[in-house]
Amino acid sequence: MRIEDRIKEKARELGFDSVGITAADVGEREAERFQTFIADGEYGEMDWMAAKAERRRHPQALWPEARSIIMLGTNYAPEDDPLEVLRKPDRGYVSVYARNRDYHDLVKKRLKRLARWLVEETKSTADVKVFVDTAPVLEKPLAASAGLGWQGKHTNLVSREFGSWMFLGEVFTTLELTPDTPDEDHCGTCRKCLDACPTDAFPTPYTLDARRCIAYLTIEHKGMIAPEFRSAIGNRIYGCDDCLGVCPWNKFAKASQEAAFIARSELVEPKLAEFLALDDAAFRERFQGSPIKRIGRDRFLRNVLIAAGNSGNKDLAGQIEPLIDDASPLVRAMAIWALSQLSDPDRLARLRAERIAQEPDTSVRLEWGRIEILDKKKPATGTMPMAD
Ligand code: B12
Ligand code: SF4
Ligand code: SF4
Repeated sequence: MRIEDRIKEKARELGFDSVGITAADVGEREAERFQTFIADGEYGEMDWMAAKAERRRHPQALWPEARSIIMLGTNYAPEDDPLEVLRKPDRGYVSVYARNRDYHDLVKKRLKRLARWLVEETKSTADVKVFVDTAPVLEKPLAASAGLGWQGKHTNLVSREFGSWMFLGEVFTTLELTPDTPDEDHCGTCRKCLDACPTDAFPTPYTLDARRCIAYLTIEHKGMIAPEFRSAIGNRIYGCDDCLGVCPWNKFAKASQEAAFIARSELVEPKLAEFLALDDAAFRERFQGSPIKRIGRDRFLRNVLIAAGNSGNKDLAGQIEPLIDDASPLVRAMAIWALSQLSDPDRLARLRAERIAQEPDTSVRLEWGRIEILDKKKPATGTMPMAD
């Protein structure tokens, strides 16, 4: 059996769902497209993308001895339609990838096993390095050129077998392996993902402006979320899957049987009310081993408060009110916004009058002020228009 076939057999034995081989080169066209994304600033605050751009464009700048890359896919398709939760405004939407363990741990363990096996199999003539979103590597274009699928109009890799639900990881090696044939683009005239995006994050098909993406805003972005996105975020409290979830190729996906990726029931449609009371210790305990832990309690609460503000559930106002005195300005600011959507206007005016003068943080004062400006615009109606 050829070494390429033995690698694929071993990868499947180790639990990978998809495997292909490509040269250690993303190609000039992809390198240029990536450069355009950087030049246009579409990476937002993810400065680490621009900082090591050269290595992303050229895998051999990351590791000069690399000759081939073995790309591995791991299916994480959910059992049921995950987007159902979006219709339940007093519940929070947690992205499918974050409903259980952090995928990096499981995928990396398997990659290491495959790499170790390859070294033994080649009697140490092969040198190897493994990555799963842990180094500056353009994983999607590499997976496409290794034949795992194609980059859909939502920019993620789509597979005919697993739809849009596949994690990627890779083994770089010094071995000269025969590359596989890239898959063709099977999007055709479909544009479901583009039309489904709540924040219009796709400037054109196949390109994403991360600054507008809810996955970016709720996970990567550290500061206040701009008013223009707050309503559109709806009840998405960690990530977003709208563009992935509507992809027609998902009908071929079989639900993942991987224990680490089968959703924890309490993260499928968690009650927003449960999260509003989380302090730092409770947050860390609750999200031990989960990708959600990475964003910390304050950013998580920021997201939950936006969802609470969008819920229309006035009963939540009582739980939100103490958060306007939270130690974190991020939490205080979003609590004010959430109350502005739910609270009784007279009560809110009183709270503002009590707090605005002593508020030390400019951005929090701005949130109070924003309500004030709107308040002044329509004093005669007796109701305070609270929306941004
Ligand atoms: C930065 C990043 C993000 C950013 C930016 C997303 C993005 N589209 O780049 C944010 C935070 C928004 C994000 C969100 C998500 N991410 Co992310 N992310 C990454 C990361 C770390 C780098 C991606 C990157 O290099 N982007 C830069 C852009 C320029 O690259 P690109 O999208 O491939 O851009 C190409 C196309 O635009 C193309 N292009 C341009 N014009 C044209 C025209 C045509 C005709 C064609 C064909 C192509 C084309 O050329 C560009 C360069 O190759 C990767 C891990 C990695 N190391 O690769 C994970 C990764 C892409 N993310 C992943 C996942 C799962 C997600 C989420 C689903 C998580 C969630 N639910 O919240 C969302 C999906 C949002 C979406 N629609 O992309 C998976 C995707 C797996 C897959 N099947 O593709 C990855 C690969 C992680 C992993 N190891 O599994 N992510
Ligand atoms: S993840 Fe959500 S916000 Fe981001 S591009 Fe897809 S649909 Fe739009
Ligand atoms: S939803 Fe349609 S356009 Fe988008 S990736 Fe899937 S097939 Fe392509």
